[in-house]
Amino acid sequence: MSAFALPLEDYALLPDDDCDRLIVAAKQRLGSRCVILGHHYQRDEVFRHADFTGDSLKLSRLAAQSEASYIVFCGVHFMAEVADILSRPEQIAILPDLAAGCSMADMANLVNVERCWQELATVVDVESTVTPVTYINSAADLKAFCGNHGGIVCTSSNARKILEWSFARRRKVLFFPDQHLGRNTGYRMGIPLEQMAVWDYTRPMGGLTEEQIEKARILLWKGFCSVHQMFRPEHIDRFKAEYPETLVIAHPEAAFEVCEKADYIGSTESILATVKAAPPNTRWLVATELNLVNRLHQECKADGKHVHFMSPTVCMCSTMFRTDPQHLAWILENLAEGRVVNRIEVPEVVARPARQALDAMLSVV
Ligand code: CIZ
Ligand code: SF4
Repeated sequence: MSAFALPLEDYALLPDDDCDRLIVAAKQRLGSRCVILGHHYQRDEVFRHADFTGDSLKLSRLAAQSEASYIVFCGVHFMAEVADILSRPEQIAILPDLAAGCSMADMANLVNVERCWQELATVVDVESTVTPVTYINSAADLKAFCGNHGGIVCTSSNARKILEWSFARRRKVLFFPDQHLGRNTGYRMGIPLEQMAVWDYTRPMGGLTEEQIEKARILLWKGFCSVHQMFRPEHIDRFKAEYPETLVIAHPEAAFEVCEKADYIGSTESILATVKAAPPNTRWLVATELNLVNRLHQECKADGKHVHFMSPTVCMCSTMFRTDPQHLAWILENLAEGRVVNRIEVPEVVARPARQALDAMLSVV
């Protein structure tokens, strides 16, 4: 029986080493017809097979430029959607495990964002006053919502420029789904905390008064990342009590109090670039996903740099972790036989306005 006919369950029992060999062989057979994109938060056993690695911004650009027929996205669902939206119609985006979602992205959906928009419209003229900005960590229909309402997408690499773009057009921003990225970015642009109000999507009018809505320059959706919320300012204090020379770098999805204590704040790409460019023998405490931090530590230790994970408890992104060598082997062997599994396809009625919001972002940065 040819390997591609094996059901997924049979791959689940294969040891990683066997999957590794199957992945390498299938990749060879596929050649330039297939490109594998690997997000920084992927585990090593998957990451090592990626043709390109990066954050979602870099990878979405690469997806748009790719000539491959198959774009295999080792990341989470919204990233494969972006790859599908930005690639040519004949290209096929694939997510190795369909259950690889993002708990933060799931905190906003079209129903509660539309309700929010309608509720805001009872207080302000939304279309002329509020720019909807969605973090790339969101479903395609929310990107489409932004495209349909003069809004835009941002990532953690470009959030500041995107907010500047937004404020150049309208007085207020509705930022979803991550309150922390919105708050940390807004604050560093000079917007005081009192002018940022949290929109609690479980409550009528977001739990805000008309006065609070009128006063707010940024309405922050009450979403968060379960991985980045684990980092606490006490972790920094405790670590620095032992190693006072430590430099701290935090992802902007981390809480405001953590970012306040950090020497640097940056996206995954910026964390990697900053620590790699730092002088030898420096010590770093990093607030982002564990796989990235462990890899950075390995890469930097030859320079005598020490790279530590901020939290005392292990916090990997459990949804990124779902993509394992077994799923990758399964989809690649099928592709090598011409069989597409786990295609992510965004309907054109959603993809068109979502593309508009993504293109707006790509033209800004
Ligand atoms: O935008 C991304 O890829 C994410 C999820 C984080 C980051 O900072 O790169
Ligand atoms: Fe989503 Fe957080 Fe995982 Fe990033 S680390 S994919 S925001 S759950």
